[in-house]
This record gives sequence, C-alpha cells and structure tokens, in this order.
Amino acid sequence: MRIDKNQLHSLNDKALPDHRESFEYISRRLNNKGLDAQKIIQKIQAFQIAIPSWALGTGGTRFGRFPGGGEPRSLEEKIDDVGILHALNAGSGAISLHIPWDIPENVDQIKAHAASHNLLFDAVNSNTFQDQAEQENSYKFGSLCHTDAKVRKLAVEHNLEVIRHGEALGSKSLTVWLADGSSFPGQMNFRKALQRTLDSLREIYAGMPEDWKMFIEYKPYEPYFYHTVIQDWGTSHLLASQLGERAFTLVDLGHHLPNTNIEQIVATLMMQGKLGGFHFNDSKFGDDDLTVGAMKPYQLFLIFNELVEGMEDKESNNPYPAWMIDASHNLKDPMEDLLQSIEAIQLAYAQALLVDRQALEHARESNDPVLAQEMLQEAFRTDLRPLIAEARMQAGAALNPIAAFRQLSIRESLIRERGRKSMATGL
Ligand code: LRH
Ligand code: MN
Repeated sequence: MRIDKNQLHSLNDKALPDHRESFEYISRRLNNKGLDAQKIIQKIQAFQIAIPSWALGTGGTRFGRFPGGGEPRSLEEKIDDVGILHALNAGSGAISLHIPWDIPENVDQIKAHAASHNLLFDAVNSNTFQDQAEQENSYKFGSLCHTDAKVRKLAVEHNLEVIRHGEALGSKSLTVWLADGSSFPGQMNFRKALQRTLDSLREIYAGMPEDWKMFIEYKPYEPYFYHTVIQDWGTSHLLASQLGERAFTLVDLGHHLPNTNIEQIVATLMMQGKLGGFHFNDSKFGDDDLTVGAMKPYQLFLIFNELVEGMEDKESNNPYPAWMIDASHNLKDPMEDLLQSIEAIQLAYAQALLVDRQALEHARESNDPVLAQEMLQEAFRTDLRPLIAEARMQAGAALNPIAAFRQLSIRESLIRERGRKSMATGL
C-alpha cells in the first residue's frame, strides 16, 4: 500500500486557510524576535528519525495483547508502513532493523523496496536476549557475560552476523543492548560479568568495518531484577571508552530510574564526545515504551536544549547523533502512535532552537535562575505546531498526519490487504 500524493494534497488544501493564519502569526512572532522561521523549518526537514521495525505491530504485555489488525507480516510490509509514515510526515526517512526478527531474505530487493519509499537503514540491533529455535547454548544466564565461553562465542558471532546484514543494507552502526544480569543477590560475580562483557565487545568491535559505529545501550533493570551488567550511562561510557573512538553510549529515555536527570546525562556524554544516539519514547514508571512526549514533554524539551547547545558547540567532537524511536504499542494504532512521537520530537527540537544561547549563558553566569527559567519556558510554551506542519507541507507531506491517516482510511485498507489477525514480528 502507498499513499496517493494527490489525495494528500487535496486534504491539505482543505486545511490550508486555517493553517496559513496560524503559520503567518507564529512566523511574525519569531521574526519580531529576530528568528527566521524558514531556517528552523530547514533544520526540522533535515532532522530524520528512524522507525523501529519492531514497533509496527501491537506489542502487548505478559498480561495480554490486543492486536488492531492489518499488521505487517514481513519485512517488505514493515518497510511499506514506514514508507506510509514518511509520506505523511517527511520526518521518518529511516528504519532500524532488529535481527533475527527482520533478516532480509533478498537484500537487493529489500534495498530497492526501501529506496522506493525514500528510506535508509539506520542502526541494526542484535538480539542475544532470546534463544532461537534449536539453539544449543542458551542465553538464559546471559550472553556476552556468560560463564560458559561457548555461549559468549555464540553471542559474539551473532553480533558479527548482524553487522554483515547491516553492511549489505548500507547501515553504518550496530546497537548492542544486553539483557545480561541477575535476579538474585549472589547469583553473579559482578566484576567477572563486566570483564567478560568487555572482552566479548572487543571481539565485536574488531569485527566492525572501519566506518561503522557501535552504540552501547544501558538499562537499570528488566528482564532481570537484581542487577544488569550494563545498568547505567556510566557503565556504558566506561565500556565505550575502553573499546575505542567508534564506540558510543545510546540513551533510551525509558532506561532510567525515576527522577533521573537525563538532560544532564546527555550534556555529560556530549562533553565527552561519547553520545551515539537515542531511543526516544516516554514513561511514567519503568521502561513503558510509550508515545514520545505523552508523559514528560518538558523533559524532552530540556534534553533537546542540551542537544542543541552541544551541536552548536564548535569545540565539541561529538558526532551527529542517531535519532531513533523505540516504542511498544498496546492501546493506540501503532502508526498513529509513531506519527505522534515524531511530531513531539520535532516540536521539542524546534522549541530548543528558539532559545537565545548567549542570553541564557549570561543569565547562568550571573546566577539568575529566574531569568534562565523565563527563557526556557518561553521557548517551551511557544506553540510551534504550525511551523512543523509547514515544514511537512513544504516537503510534500500532510499538514495533519493523524487526520490524513484516518481520512484516507489507511488502517482499514491495511486490514483489507493483510487481514485482522496478521501478526508482526517484534515486541
Ligand atoms: C530493551 C530495548 C532495546 C531493544 C528492545 C526492543 O528494552 O529498549 O533497545 O532491543 O528494547
Ligand atoms: Mn531501546
């Protein structure tokens, strides 16, 4: 299924008068502040966010799963769904694959299919948190940290195989998230587990092509509930620093204990040149993998405030981060959920671009917290949705992607094509 651009443009035409009014208003306000709306629009259009291949179906929890129908049954159909998202918002120009859930059977066909949707392949993700059918050596008690060298060898080889799949598709980075850990005090030797993990990562790092990056994703708990080998940013940063200049830390917003100051972690990693990228989502309690900006939009803005500061810092040697979503859908239509997440990320980024860095720095240097807060909240409370909509329309996409998704009856068409019971691989 593909979006008919003419249908999209006629939907935009209906919404144009209202849009024109609100866009001209915000452009004037920005112009009065010496800000160029078109410059911000260009930055938004260049800011492409990768969609996780494992989040195009209904995830479900251990308590239940309520599929909505029309889910993609193959990698081709997952690429079609990301193609539909990209046609609707011109901001999701990449897909991040998870191996073995998405092994490309015919690489050239998959590459051509993605290219036909103007999609690139972002980081590929390895999976040593599930045993595959007939797998002799189990990952039950860990993978890269396992006490048994045969299991560690299996996990290293899997990661090298994932790199080869990624290379064939044109991806340039590997994301390693390890469930490795323990659920009972005394169960594991913390130091041996960390050392074995480092030694195993060294073998994987040595197998990466020269122009590849490794992203090391940390998480405090789940699926194990006493310790996780790579539990926090510090441990990930330690490993990335020991591995070499092409290893970085990946920040999944849901992988933090309550009230953690994530924007401070982002600032610190950028200062060290070790911020590799993000798995954007939102949460209230644990790794809830909810719609970005659904719970804590101000925190997301504060994270982008640090990102913009770091990216504008000429001294910084941090590479351009990888922007990816990592979500799991239980109640919303997966594609509507992802459209909302993309909008929330673009909004937070655009609002952070409004902040007068020099003036903010002056308020900080003169210890004026009132003025500093006034500046940040002025930006955060500026409604830039018309500007994001204009960025989409100028790029040939929908002024209102969710409305278009519904008015074009996309889910209904997908259900007709794929059936109500179709099931996507992934979480
Ligand atoms: C672990 C995680 C990781 C993925 C998985 C799908 O919680 O965030 O990024 O491999 O979700
Ligand atoms: Mn993640």
